[in-house]
Amino acid sequence: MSYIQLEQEGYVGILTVNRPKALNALNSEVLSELESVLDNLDTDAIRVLIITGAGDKSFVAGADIAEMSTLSKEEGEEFGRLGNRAFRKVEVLPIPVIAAVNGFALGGGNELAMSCDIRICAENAVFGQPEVGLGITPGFGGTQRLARLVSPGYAKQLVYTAKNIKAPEALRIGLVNAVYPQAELMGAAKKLAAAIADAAPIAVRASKKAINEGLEQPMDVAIETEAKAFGSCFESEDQRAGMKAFLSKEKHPPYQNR
Ligand code: DAK
Repeated sequence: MSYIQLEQEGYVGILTVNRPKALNALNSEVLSELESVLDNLDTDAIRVLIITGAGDKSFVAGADIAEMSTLSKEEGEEFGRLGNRAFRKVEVLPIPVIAAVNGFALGGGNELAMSCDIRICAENAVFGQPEVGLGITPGFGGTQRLARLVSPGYAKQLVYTAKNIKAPEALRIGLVNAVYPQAELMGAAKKLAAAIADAAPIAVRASKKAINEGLEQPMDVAIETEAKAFGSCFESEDQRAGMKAFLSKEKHPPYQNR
């Protein structure tokens, strides 16, 4: 892989978009590699994935404008499908994904971050959907996920004006959960990932699925989705071990993902 690096530290995977000369902009090679890494990710060995960008200036500065500039209608559709497929794979990955946003998260970069379960960022992070300024609409989920994550009114303001916002504003509107000095960002992401990896993986995965699916469902259906997720945990050894430890007033043993 030239543009996507994957490292593993214990149960935590760290995926780095590595094209720093173009501020990690997403061309079709980057997107294809991203899709391939996600397809082959061992989600038993890796319990939490962190996504970040190479360097200290940019998470992902968007889709590659140079590549997009010459696309035909058909090629544009194909490029859009590729990105949407890859981002959807991030969103429905069975394990939680944390975006550690270490700089520019513009256009496709903000859309990649929004496909993740949790976003934290560095103080120098900048978020935005600049597409209408380039004569296009957001195309990797920006018209959909942003309005679901922050208020529809604020999402519309960001999309219609193409104006960027800085980390404190992203925190205020709930686009990110926390802001850290740049040097502390990865440490904070790993700490958060470790806390998730310490919990029972089957329960964490079932929770992710229930939250994601439930958000798309009417409440009467969603609570049934939740009931099924809850029930599925009772087939796991980890549920028995976790509850036994609680009743014995002990810390739970390392969960086995069984
Ligand atoms: N694409 C290609 N190259 C980029 C890039 C990008 N998005 N962003 C930066 N680069 C490149 C620059 O061209 C420059 O390359 P060289 O000139 O050195 O060869 C290098 O990265 C460093 O950038 P700058 O010299 O510009 O660095 P500055 O610090 O001065 O400025 C910046 C940083 C992030 C403010 C600036 O680079 C910038 O404004 N970049 C573009 C940000 C942007 O507009 N992003 C949104 C892209 S549009 C769709 C599917 C997808 C999409 C839409 C529709 N459909 C299916 C419908 C997605 C659209 C987008 O993401």
